[in-house]
Amino acid sequence: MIPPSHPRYRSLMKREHLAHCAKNGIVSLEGLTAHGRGEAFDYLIGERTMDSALLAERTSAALLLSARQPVISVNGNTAALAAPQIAALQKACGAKVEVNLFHWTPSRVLAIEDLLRNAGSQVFSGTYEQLLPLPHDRAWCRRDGMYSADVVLVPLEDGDRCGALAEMGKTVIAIDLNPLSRTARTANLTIVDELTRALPQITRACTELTQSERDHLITSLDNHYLLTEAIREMTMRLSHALD
Ligand code: PTJ
Repeated sequence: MIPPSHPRYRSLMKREHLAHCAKNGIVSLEGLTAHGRGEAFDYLIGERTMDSALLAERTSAALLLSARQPVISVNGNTAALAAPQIAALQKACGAKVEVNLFHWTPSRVLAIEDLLRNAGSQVFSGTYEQLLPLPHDRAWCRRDGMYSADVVLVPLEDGDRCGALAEMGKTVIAIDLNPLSRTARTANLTIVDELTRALPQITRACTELTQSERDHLITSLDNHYLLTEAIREMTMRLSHALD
């Protein structure tokens, strides 16, 4: 039992939940180590949304709202941590929700799809084919889903698929606490923020942005600037960490 008075209560509860989801197959064992890496970066930014991330979140709302066919790609960690937030974002921006896994098995796909449906998402499912130019199971996707998308939101991604989607001409929005990762540097837009903070901010922006704000955010998108700012904000915090 973790007492609610524990100073790290929320973080410890998240770990408990992920460990439970690893036992029932939603989260891969590798997903637990990915979460640990994310936690470390979240420490460095003070477990709060940085100004640069807020700008990235608003820009990502603009891209999703302006897309012809936006898709939210969901893996095990994302489903375990944020199934209700995915459903809320889908309602706000009209994107398809599609499961895409690195550690792919048909039964894992079905379990994650069920979890998402139970949390309120309309999941785009059906026949999957090996359509992405990748030498591993992340190549599996749906022809009328991710394969045909123009904008894809990829939380907790690996750099390979991010690169493959970008090479296919899609606009890739990544959510990744590590601003140095290959994913962060390959995506068209990188949100350096924790998933469960980032998704509600994107959803809120979807309901707030006017057409002219959307246009302005899209035309002024500069991912190099956003990453540089994220690293600057992180460094500033570190240099005053013991003050
Ligand atoms: O469910 P599967 O089989 O598709 O596997 C998914 C994992 C997460 C195992 C796979 O995508 C993977 O290996 O990811 P990586 O390459 O470890 O990258 C995950 C990135 O997400 C790292 O840079 C972490 O810092 C970051 N990250 C982890 N947790 C969070 C996060 N970013 C935002 N919010 C988090 N909660």
